[in-house]
Amino acid sequence: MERTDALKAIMEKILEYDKIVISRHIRPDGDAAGSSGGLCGLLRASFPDKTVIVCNSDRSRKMGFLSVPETSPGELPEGWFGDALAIVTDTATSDRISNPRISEAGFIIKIDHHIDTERYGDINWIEDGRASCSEMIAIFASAFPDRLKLTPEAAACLYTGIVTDTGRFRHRGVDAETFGAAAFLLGSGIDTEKIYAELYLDDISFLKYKSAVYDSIELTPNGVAYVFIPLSMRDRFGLDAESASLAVSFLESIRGSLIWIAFIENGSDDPAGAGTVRVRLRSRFLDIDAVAAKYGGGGHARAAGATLRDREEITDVLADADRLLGEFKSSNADLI
Ligand SMILES: [Mn+2]
Repeated sequence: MERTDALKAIMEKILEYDKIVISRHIRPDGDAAGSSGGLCGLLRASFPDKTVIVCNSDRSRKMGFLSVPETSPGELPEGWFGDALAIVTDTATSDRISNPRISEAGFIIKIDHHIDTERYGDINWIEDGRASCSEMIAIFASAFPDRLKLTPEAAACLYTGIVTDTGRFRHRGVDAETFGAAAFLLGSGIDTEKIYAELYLDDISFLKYKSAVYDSIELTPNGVAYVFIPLSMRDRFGLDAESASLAVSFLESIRGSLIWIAFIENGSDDPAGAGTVRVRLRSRFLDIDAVAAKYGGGGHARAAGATLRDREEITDVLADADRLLGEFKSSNADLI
């Protein structure tokens, strides 16, 4: 769907419904929490007579500072969703929506910037060229200046989503439009110093975890950097799965390692079950989403993920990534 048509169609549906329920993907990152929370704040301020809620089955501790209270699906009575408009942000596939009751909704809108794999919405506004979904919500907000009222709180949510999904405006996909969206959000009066303090200050125990991860980095023959984070390591540093999985970002700046991967062992608290392994793949200059897809995962061209059945599969993933990097390096010696 073209952007102008999508924006118009989405606005029409928002105007039509009195009840709007917003969801995002499971294991929320800054963009998932920011885009859903920001959209909620935007719609609440713009349409005070409507009921607008964010409804998800899991929570992000790290993004708690965004202060958007969320409802759990189980809290809503039978039939509640029937006459509601559901808007799902930042979620490529329906199985990743953090609200198992979303299909009960009368109408579903998908707003997402992941690769277009599943059009589970009745309206699907998908732009995989956008660096974050929060940027898309900011674009939506700025498209209807007479109708939509952006509060500083909602703008802070969206700005956080942009900053985190772009690695502070560094990742591929950041373009003039990204900065345009950021400028629009900053115009509403955001305290960026506070946001950056929330996002980038670590507890000393997390620095110790970083140090342990650095110590355990390994390289494949062609230079794929990787770490395995067993449950025991998570426990040792008192980390939840979300914080532990940030380990992938510790590997991002190794010269010659154009692909880097974190394998995080899942505990019994994970939906995939104890003993399964979460894989987070990242790359520069080449795409790695095909590797994730081979193991039933997906994501972006250069930031993807999957879940492995067990530790044994780690060897296979590493072999695939190593082969891919070897082939790429043989014809791109100038890229580091
Ligand atoms: Mn995102």
